[in-house]
Amino acid sequence: MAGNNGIPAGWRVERLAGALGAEVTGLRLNNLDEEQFDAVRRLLLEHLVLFFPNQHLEVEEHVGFGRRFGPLEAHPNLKNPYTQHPELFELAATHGGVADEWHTDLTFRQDPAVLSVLQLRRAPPVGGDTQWTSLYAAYDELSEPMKDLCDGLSALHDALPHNHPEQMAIHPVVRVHPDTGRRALYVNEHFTRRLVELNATESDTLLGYLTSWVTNPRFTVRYRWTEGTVAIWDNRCTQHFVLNDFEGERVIQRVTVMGDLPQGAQAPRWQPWVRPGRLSATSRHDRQLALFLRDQRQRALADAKTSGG
Ligand SMILES: O=C(O)CCC(=O)C(=O)O
Ligand SMILES: [Fe+2]
Repeated sequence: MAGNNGIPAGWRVERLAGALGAEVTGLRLNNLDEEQFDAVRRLLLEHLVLFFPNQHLEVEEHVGFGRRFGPLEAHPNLKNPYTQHPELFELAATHGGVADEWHTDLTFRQDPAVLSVLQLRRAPPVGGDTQWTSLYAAYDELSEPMKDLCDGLSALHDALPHNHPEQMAIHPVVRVHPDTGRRALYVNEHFTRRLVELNATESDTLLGYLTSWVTNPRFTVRYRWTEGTVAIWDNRCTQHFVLNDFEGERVIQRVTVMGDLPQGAQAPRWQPWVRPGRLSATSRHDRQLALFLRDQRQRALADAKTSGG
């Protein structure tokens, strides 16, 4: 039974920082009824990242819980070191799996991750905390002229960090969260490569500024893990970063809820910028964007043909 504040009886919700993050205790994630599951969803929309200590979910319980949010997918590019399961993603520090660059999960896909459910399986004795940042706060605190500019831009994302620069997608720089209606600044240092409507040097400067702005400590929360803690975060309005300050092993397992389709605050206000005129040495700065746009045009033509249009 839920109390007046909509939080089920016996649950305790403790905020961890000003911008985002709450720890939730007094429940078992693997046996929530519908009403309790709805409460988790509401809390996630409110706090953007939730932590549930002492869950110690078995792999099948973890996957089963994740499926309640929507369709899951293993990682498109990375292999699990220890646990083979078609819907589970695993990172182990001793196998190079330390996500120590700010990112939102899988933004190089046309349909990035909606949310991620992670369980910390092995914690180092000290260090290895994870930070999250609120992309709502990052957007809200921009100046009005900067908001206005960003509202009208889009960005190219790619999977270069996974050695797959050909896996690309264009997303709005400012997106509107489908459930809350709030605007979020949707560029990250790991996967975002280019502001589409700006020239290459303008893009380098503004993208560098925006991706560092979102990491302002005021927008963040930092979590100190214990083994068996589960975290759920909303990829539509957050980024995260692992502190690579530990020795030894650290293992996480994650299930990833797929099917996000980022919607912009508005359509891009300008055409994509690809250097006009003849090819030259500097054309290389636009090559990736030009290739993406060419493929996109070809896909659109092929789609129009198959739909008889
Ligand atoms: O290891 C962590 O705390 C987070 C790793 C990560 O980036 C992810 O699972 O999406
Ligand atoms: Fe991640």
